[in-house]
Amino acid sequence: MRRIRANAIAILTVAWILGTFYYLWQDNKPQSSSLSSSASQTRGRGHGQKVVPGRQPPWAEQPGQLLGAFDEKAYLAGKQLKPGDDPYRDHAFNLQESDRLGSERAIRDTRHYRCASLNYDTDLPSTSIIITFHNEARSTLLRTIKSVLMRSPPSLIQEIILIDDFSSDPEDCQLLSQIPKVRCLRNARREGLIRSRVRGANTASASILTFLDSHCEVNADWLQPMIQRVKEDHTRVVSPIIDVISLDNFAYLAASADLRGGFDWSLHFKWEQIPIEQKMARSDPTQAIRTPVIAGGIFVMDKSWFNHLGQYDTHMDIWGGENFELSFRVWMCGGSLEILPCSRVGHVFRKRHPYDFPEGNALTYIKNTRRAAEVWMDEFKQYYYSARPSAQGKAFGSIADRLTLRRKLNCKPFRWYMENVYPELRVPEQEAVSSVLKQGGLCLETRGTDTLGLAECRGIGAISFFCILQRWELIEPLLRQQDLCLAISAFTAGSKVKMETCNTKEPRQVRRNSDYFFQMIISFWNHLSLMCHSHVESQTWKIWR
Ligand code: LR7
Ligand code: MN
Repeated sequence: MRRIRANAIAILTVAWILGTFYYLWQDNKPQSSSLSSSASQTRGRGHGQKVVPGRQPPWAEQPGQLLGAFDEKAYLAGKQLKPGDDPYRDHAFNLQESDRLGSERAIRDTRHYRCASLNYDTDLPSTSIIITFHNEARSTLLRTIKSVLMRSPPSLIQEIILIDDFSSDPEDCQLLSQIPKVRCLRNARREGLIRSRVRGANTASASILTFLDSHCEVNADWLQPMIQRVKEDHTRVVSPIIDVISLDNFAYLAASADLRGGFDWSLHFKWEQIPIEQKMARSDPTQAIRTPVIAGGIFVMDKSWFNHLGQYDTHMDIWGGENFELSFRVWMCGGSLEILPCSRVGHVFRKRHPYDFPEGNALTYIKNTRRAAEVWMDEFKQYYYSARPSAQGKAFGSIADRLTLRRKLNCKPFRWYMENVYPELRVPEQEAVSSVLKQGGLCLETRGTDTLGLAECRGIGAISFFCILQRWELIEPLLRQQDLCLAISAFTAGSKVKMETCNTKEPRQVRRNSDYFFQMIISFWNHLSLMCHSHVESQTWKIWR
């Protein structure tokens, strides 16, 4: 009897100690949890409830089965670094390290700990994952696919569509197609990532598209937050926080959660701090972050919205610029872009392109960004050209179709984007250009403060002549004389032209683009011609410095 009691006490004590350890470990979990094929990854539970550690989601219990008939060992052994080869040569990352890691590994759950207790709808729609690749390393590509299969609820993965963008070895595509849910399409010639993604999207059968680069590793619950946001509003285009996989040792490193996508006038993408006012207003670290542009490679978008908005500009080649074109288009045509802090995906960031550009790297980037600037940036494209003078005169093909698309979708002007989405992007200081507005031998002048007229030009040096001013300051987008600006009274032909207090937000004053400018001048002429048509030689105005 005594022995039984002593045993019972011993068992209870051990259970109590284990329970205490378990509780303490759980409490620490947000800082130290790790994730692997066999480690913790649970769907959100009720707020305040703890995530059960160590429990596998049912779909990850036998990772081997995820790959079906696919022979992973043979696939990886089929292409290996030879002794003495430079491990960075072919992929611009350390291939030896990637191969050594194997196709699955534990990575840290880098989310804010509050993310783990969020709930997502149980009836989220499924998605087609689209991965385009050109000569990707076998081990990185397989890790991308496997991490998707292991760390996503299977019901959300309709299929994984690989587009082999004419890699040198067609076998990779064939072999990977043996993995359940994986389909691989091979391009008959090199198309570049933009046309390849469109090909993938056109064959996708799910209602939601998810794009990934070919050297990623998705993290715990990466997919649910993104699909949830798109399900709630199909015009949202969402991306995860993109964690860093070291190109040297393949360590998985958490990226800052305070960044969004930005750019400078040369259309160079950069990560930047969220503006301070927005940061202060963020009480909930799991909230979506509005972003002016996305990095481009990893995002989720409703398929019909992708199609409605004109997919991609398929005249862009190989790499680059498509992320700006898509971002401007989404914002200006009625959608929004956001980064979701509760979704994390690792990506191997590289310092150079490991592949060739048939037309050269610089020319391709210029062609693609010029197309984005010409179609979407209106008068602001001048800053792109000042920042990238070499772009002037370079071929960029016809943009007629994209301009038609922009008109058809009734998209807002770039000025709206500047004012509402990216007011932090500073417009370069403008030097005032002082000139006369000349038509034939006559110059546009003001008499007194607001009477406008045409008169003989008084010579380029004449600044003022008895209160008659013929000098105009062209400070984009306004034509000024001190604080008064040239304005039309309405957007109808023949409406009067007058002077009024300058206001860059007043569209009647804005020399928005040459069309508006000519509209302004023509209506000016219509008005004046009643008085002095015999003197007016042409309708074309020239600005003379
Ligand atoms: O000709 C090509 N054909 C391809 O299929 C060239 C590339 N590709 C594939 C390639 O194998 C890879 O899977 O396209 C994908 C992207 O190419 P990367 O990895 O060389 O591009 P990146 O990571 O340097 O570039 C970022 O910007 C690109 C601009 O065109 C694309 O939008 C990439 O998808 C994008 N990557 C990301 O956003 C991941 C985060 C990096 C950042 C910032
Ligand atoms: Mn990449």
